[in-house]
Amino acid sequence: MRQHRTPRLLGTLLLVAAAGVSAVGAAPSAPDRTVTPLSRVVPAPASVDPGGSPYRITSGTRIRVSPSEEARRVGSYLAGVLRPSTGYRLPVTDEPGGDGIRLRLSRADTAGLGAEGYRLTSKKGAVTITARESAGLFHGVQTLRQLLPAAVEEDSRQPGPWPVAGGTVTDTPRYGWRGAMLDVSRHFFTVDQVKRYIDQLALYKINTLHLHLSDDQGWRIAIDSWPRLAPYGGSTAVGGGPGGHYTKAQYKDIVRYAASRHLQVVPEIDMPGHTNAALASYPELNCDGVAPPLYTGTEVGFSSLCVDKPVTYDFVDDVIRELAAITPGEYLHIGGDEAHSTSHEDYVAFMERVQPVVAKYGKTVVGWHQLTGAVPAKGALAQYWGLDGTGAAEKEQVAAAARNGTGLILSPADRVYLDMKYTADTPLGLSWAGLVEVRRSYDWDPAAYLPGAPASAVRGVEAPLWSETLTTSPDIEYMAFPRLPGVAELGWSPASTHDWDGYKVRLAAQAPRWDALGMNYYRSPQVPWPTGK
Ligand code: TNX
Repeated sequence: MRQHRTPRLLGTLLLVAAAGVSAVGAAPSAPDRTVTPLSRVVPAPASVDPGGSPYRITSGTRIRVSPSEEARRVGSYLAGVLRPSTGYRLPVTDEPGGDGIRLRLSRADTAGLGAEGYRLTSKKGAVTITARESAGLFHGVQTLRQLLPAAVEEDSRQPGPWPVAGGTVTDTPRYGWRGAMLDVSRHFFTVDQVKRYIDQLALYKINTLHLHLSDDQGWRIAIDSWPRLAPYGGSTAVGGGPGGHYTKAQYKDIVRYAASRHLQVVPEIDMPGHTNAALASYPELNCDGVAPPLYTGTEVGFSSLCVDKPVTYDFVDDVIRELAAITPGEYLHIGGDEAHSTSHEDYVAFMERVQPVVAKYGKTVVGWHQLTGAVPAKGALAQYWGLDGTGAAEKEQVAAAARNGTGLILSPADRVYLDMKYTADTPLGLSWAGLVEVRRSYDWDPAAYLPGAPASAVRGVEAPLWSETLTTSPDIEYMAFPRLPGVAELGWSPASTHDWDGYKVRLAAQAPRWDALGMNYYRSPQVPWPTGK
């Protein structure tokens, strides 16, 4: 590959000689790669102060962690990223002092960093990431990865050098909820496929994985008190494939893995609509006592739990209790969208009975924004999935709830639905909300999006990925990349950094990383991808 060794070395020797310095014992030739500027990171950091000599990872580098087990865990994670490509040992040590990569948890000088912020300082001899909490260290490590050459993401040994530009990044998120939703119901994704996506989300400081665990086409989580739900209700998928489900142990494994990447898992059981898989599993859940067949199509809005039957609430209580017990996070999503087969009165009555069950098991309700057509529980969050062009009355219903204290998660479908086609030629995805190219998904402001909703009600953004047309990890990646990093940036970066022309250049610089990681992505003509690969 690199044929220019001799001439370049010669050039260096000549330069050194011309400078009147003895070449004997001189260091190897200077790096031929440009050092990534501190600001070329996605999401854009809150503040960047470049300057000073770069740091360089070498075979002697140590990862110094202090003071706790939590810092050590982040250090081990970082070592796991760096060792295969650098080929260095990179021991993780808590020996104090000394140069290297330093991960410091501190209460002293970190008040402004909050729970997820960090400060990264790079200079000759040391890169130091300081944070108040381990989530901040972890996010700082993601920034460090992006500052290193893209080859650092390869899984085999690569030639260095491994420089990090000099200066300081001080960074905190704009919003606390930076989510991605994966629909594992329309098509099932294995634990390993979910973990792969989690790793990709973590690159961009996403901190919430919303799992859409049930829908008409499949029930994907084992529930002991209703044992037919998973093996029968989960036995198929859109198009009639074999489906699948997570055992509780597998679900816990996903939750644990997500936590190791500082993501919380928000499980969703969609109700009272989107429930054919449950209705097919248990005849008694149907108003007429007759179980419908399993469903493998893509229509929506035809199923409903039987709002008048007491057994419905036994079912809901059992499912929420069991799911809450294996979910350490604060939130439980109860869906509530497209309940077209439930009357308005029934919908309101259902939500009035179900929301307290979520609270009883210690969780906070999240629902799709139709929940605001009922009375959202105190503290509940509503996830807005309308369009720019959604009618004023529907938007005002959501805005009024927000003025009343309901928090908002913004997932406008014609902006951040990752299952929308990019163009008419996109081979995967749907287009009911329109075609959503990369710029469109990035170029909006969450704080100003919903007329009449106070900016303070907005808790963050989330990019849903519905899986009617998706079956593999490359399918997931093609739809998520490159739009997902833009949503992550809307959630993380200060509004003052928002600028498509700058963003597209930073985004383009991610492509060699995705190539190194073996990820699929859509080469949007809107993005100035590097050429010559
Ligand atoms: C709407 S978004 C749905 C889903 C579909 C999706 C496809 C929402 C709350 N409901 O049932 O999968 O569109 O884009």
